[in-house]
Amino acid sequence: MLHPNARELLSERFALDDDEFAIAVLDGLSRPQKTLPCRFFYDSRGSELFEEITRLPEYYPTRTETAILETHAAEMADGVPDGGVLVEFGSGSSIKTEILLGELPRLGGYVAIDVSQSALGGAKQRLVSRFPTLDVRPVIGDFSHPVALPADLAGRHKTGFFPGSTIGNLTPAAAQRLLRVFRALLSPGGRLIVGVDLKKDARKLVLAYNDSAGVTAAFNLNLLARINREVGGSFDLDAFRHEAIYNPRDGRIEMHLVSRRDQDVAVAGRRFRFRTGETIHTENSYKYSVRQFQDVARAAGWTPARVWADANDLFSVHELITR
Ligand code: SAH
Ligand code: AVI
Repeated sequence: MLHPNARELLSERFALDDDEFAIAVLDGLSRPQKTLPCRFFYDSRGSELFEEITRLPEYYPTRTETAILETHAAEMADGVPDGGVLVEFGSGSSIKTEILLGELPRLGGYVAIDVSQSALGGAKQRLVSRFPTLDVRPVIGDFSHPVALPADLAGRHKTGFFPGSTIGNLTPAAAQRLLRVFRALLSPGGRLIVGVDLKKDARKLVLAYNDSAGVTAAFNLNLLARINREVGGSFDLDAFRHEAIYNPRDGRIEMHLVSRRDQDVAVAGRRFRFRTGETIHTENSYKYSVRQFQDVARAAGWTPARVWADANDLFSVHELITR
């Protein structure tokens, strides 16, 4: 939601209608608990840093979900009819997608939706060389606004793919709304395969978001570099530190950027005051039990079907169907 003052705060040098990032930054920094939406992590540097995160020893979600997909890809693919379309939300590098695509030789098309142009471009190049007959359609956009699918594919049977536990970056209420949007987009007869990180020991969670090599810290701080570059900010990156905490009440990891000192920062010609220890809340990553996630899916109109998990119950992949 736009802060009432955000548009006023925005200086004239930014086009109001298309500078969504500038508006969101001014809105978020104007709140009592400063906040920035996590979808803005993914400029080209942020997308590269995220790929580095996926290879970290502490970041168990990617390798665990990949192993689940490798074991069960044929079952996941068995509901996709010949000529059907696979629609991926937040596709990033599409590396996990290759596992499903290997089981779908007669797919009618692959629609990859992401806000990161650089990630989409790299993924398309790789997919086209590995699957020369596959019709790859990148769509740059925010999956939470109804995205228009390419017109010639819109009438086909559609299977959604939403891996990575990206759904965990939304509150449960927003996740429910998003699942409803996806249901409408994928209907009639739509199906969704969605990866969801599971609740577990808080220490393991905190390490996954606070790695020893400092890659997650760089990913978090890159948001300030992006503001400096794209919205005319004066953030000193050394004056903030990365923090990841587990909030047991809400069942979520929270990432923050903590001000190391009292300071003023200019953004788009406006000044924002930070006290020592004050934070910008940059991301939530909710963790679910299988039951909790199925309840959210049901409330969004889906029928939960199969669930696949690893032997240690670190990560789950859900099949949701429409009846
Ligand atoms: N699916 C990949 C990438 C997950 S990272 C995997 O499982 O590894 C999250 C991805 O979602 C990033 O590529 C990011 O650019 C994209 N993303 C985040 N919020 C988005 C939004 N609102 N709309 C579209 N893409 C989004
Ligand atoms: C994309 N998303 C599910 C990741 C997560 O685990 O919440 C983003 C991330 N943030 C820090 N590390 C990874």
